[in-house]
Amino acid sequence: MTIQDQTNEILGRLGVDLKQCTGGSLPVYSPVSGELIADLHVTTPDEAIQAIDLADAAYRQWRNVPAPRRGELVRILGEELRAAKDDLGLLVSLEVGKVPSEGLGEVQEMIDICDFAVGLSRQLYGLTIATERPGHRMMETWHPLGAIGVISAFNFPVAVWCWNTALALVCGDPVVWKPSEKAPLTALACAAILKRAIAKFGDAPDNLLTVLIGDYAIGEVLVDHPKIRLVSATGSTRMGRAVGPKLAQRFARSLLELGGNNAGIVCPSADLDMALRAIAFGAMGTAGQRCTSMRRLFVHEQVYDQLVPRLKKAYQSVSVGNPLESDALVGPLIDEGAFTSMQSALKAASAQGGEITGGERVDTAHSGAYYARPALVEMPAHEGVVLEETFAPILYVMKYTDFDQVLEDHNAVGAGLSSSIFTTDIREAEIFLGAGGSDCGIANVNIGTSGAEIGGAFGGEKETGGGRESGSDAWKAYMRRATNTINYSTELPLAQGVSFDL
Ligand code: UN1
Repeated sequence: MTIQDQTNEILGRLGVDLKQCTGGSLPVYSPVSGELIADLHVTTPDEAIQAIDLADAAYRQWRNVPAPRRGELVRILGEELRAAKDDLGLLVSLEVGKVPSEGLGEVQEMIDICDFAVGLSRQLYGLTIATERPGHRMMETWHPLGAIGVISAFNFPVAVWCWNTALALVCGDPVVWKPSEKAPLTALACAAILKRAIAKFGDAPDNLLTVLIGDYAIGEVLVDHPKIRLVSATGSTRMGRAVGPKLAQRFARSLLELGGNNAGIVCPSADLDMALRAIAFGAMGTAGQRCTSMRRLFVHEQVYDQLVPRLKKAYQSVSVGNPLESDALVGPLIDEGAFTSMQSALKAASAQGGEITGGERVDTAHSGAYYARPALVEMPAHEGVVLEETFAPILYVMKYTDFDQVLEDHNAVGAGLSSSIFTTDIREAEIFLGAGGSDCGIANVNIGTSGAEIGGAFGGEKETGGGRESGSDAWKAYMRRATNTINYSTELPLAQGVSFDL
């Protein structure tokens, strides 16, 4: 069976209308083989505007449905996802090249966030606040915000949509989704799964979800439309620089999850076996194509010669290959462009005196697919190309001597997403997690930078954009807060002791 046949079979089983997937102008290639697997019809700007108007109409109904009832829809979505897990996981592998356990892991993140959101639907708490006036009560309430836009990236094509959508739906907000043009098929599959959940739910308004197919131009319609109250966008810092100011200009909310240049620090007391495995998964897993992938590694001089040769061995021996036909741990890069930027970063690193292990193209039967051996690059200094995010499996390794200095270097990059320290020294660990330590949104001890659970708030600082999605109180971004003061007395005392007696 060709990859295209396999894709169509899964799409059909998941409930996608295959007519959407042929005869259009957006080609979709599987990175596994480079084969064309679909050509999709793209959404026109007029259709996008109409979809947003319809989402706003859905909002006007959905906001009046009690939140625990809205949670029931997300509970059913979770059940549908459990039933579809194998197919959707495999579709993720076909469309973006993830190895099977990572494709399935992504769907598991969707299931987990649904469970989280169902509980949340009964916990959209506001505070009751002491008032300074007698016979008064002050409280805050949380209300649905409006239709929201989701712009997602190819590397987590389904989980990030679900983080946003599960929360948005319990918060009372319909979603208009612009998936990456490199991963539109998984988006159509998610829409079909949600549609089934809505049918089982019974009385939801139409248009709780619309998928817009196309490139950045269709995303712009979403960003510019006044009825979209929040845009949650995942992608490059360059994309965030385009989207953020436009949203600010019209006072809409943005939730930006942009680049990462995530680092690990290995201290003298580290458990090196554990560090080795954590670094290997963080840096090579998902072929280095996670926002949270480890890209920089600082190793203390006392343990450098114990750890780095072992790491190099792992880089030389890790299995790279077709994730559907082998049990390779590293699958393909998303496309030729990713391979080209990997090679130019390696060239720049070498010009800076970097010593490269790996990084070469791995031949497979498919000339249109881009498999690369992950690269470990020992760098003489923390500068130049090391400070840039390259969305590919490159790990820059640097030796350090001084703990205070390594913290400075750790933070001396634009992005601030994820970070980790490997140490058994409680002082080092706590300093790293403290106010003067890692400046990232995610800071870990003795685990890698990637693979966060959904229960925590996910996102980062500085050029990562500042947004937080998924767990903790990230739901607050999807609702508007009202402070209510109620006077049940017979007087009208003014706050701050002001008198205004007519
Ligand atoms: C992303 O790469 O955009 O923490 C999301 C992780 C995953 C999510 C990554 N749970 O690596």
